[in-house]
Amino acid sequence: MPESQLNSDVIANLRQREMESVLEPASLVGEDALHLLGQDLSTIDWDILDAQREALVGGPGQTDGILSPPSLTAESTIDCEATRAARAAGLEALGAGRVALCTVAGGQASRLGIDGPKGAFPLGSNTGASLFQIMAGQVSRLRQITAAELPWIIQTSPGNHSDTARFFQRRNWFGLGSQTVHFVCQGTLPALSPDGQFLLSSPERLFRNPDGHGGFYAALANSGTFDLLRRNGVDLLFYCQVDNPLVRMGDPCLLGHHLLQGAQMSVKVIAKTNPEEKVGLVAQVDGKTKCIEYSDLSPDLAAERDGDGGLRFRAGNIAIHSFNLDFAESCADKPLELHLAHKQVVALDGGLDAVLRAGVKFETFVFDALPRATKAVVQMCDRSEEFAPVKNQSGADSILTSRKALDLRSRKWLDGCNAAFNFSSPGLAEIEPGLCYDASDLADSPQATLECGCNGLLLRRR
Ligand code: UD2
Repeated sequence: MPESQLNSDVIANLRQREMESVLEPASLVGEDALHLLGQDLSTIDWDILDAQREALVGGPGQTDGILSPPSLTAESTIDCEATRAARAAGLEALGAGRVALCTVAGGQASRLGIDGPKGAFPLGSNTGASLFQIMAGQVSRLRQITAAELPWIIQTSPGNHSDTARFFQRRNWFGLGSQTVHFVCQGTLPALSPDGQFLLSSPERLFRNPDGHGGFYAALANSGTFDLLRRNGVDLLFYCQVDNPLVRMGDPCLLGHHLLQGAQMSVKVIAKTNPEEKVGLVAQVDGKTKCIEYSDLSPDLAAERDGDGGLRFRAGNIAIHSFNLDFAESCADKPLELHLAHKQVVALDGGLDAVLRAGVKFETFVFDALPRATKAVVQMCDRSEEFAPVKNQSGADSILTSRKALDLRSRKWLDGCNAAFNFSSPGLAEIEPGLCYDASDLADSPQATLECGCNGLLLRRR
């Protein structure tokens, strides 16, 4: 085998783990293939690979330790003194330029039936506004309210990075300014065979997949984004997922509770009503705040009821967080727990033929950093105001359920303001992205006009 194409470290690492078989297909093709594969192998973090192989023999995810419901130390659903104080503190931090807004958008929209970045999906029922545009409208309005630049960090994956950047460029970054929108590509992890060998997507390339939204920490560290933000006076991060068009970007209430309670990391939750809902569960485990992914939750635990008949464990993780920048950076240095997914993948069969075969993909979850926080704020929020993810073409968390949630919220916001809008007409109501930040902001934007959109009613700027 012409191993002269490979550097000695790669060969030593492969031999030490009896993984040399990964070289065989490239050896059949020729030296160029071997050289390219050698380059790919030279980027492997062998400590993480060893952790992946150890995880293969470990049991499925389980909830060790004594569980108890989390202490919900932050309200946002009632207008009380604590909420008002938190909102004021959050607005002060936003106005002082201390906050960066982060959105993880590395996933593809394949479950929604379109190719390309999930953020490009046209969710707006009358405007056809993409998920990215809806969020850009929030960013734009919050910048106006706080008179702060509020950089927007968007995590992409290798599969959608260039498409995402091009999507924004072609839309002039939705008027946000190209210098204030940063695309940060997350890392990947090699998939393995069930017996712990590398899989190949071609003779010269390992089979890799994005390393999960937990790759967020390393992505910002490796791209120098933490340093850039710190140089610009940022010490607080707001984090959300691109698939939730109801997200309140940069929510001052969450940021304020986080600051006033001296937290390192915080999480927003909604009250679960259905034990099977596909959201992680936030709980106290041996005194630490933790999120247990729905796939790791025993059905009995998920269905446990308390005295008033509600679910005992009902704090559903909606993947909206705030972090101290230093804490988020520290999470990049210490690898997160690996989560495995056993899948049928198309990979080489040991020779040159690509076949459907058993594979194991690995990813990390952003919320596994929660137990590392000395203080974590858990904020209960109103589902109808802040959470209706679009994940599927139909059924739960679908395009329609998300559009209907936006419709209901739009009508509620309008009912609540003194604007003389007759919103009784049928069809799905929509408020044009960027017109207002939330219900109270809408009341102050009388310059809006109501018209009949293609699917219902549309409130837009005059
Ligand atoms: C996630 C949470 C779940 C709940 C739910 C709320 C996990 C494992 N579970 O479920 O607890 O909070 O969301 O909607 O996260 N992404 C990346 N890079 C990746 C993988 C995902 O950027 O490598 C992004 C993706 O673009 C999407 C988000 O993370 O915006 C959620 O990812 P998912 O669809 O894998 O998580 P899901 O919906 O199973």
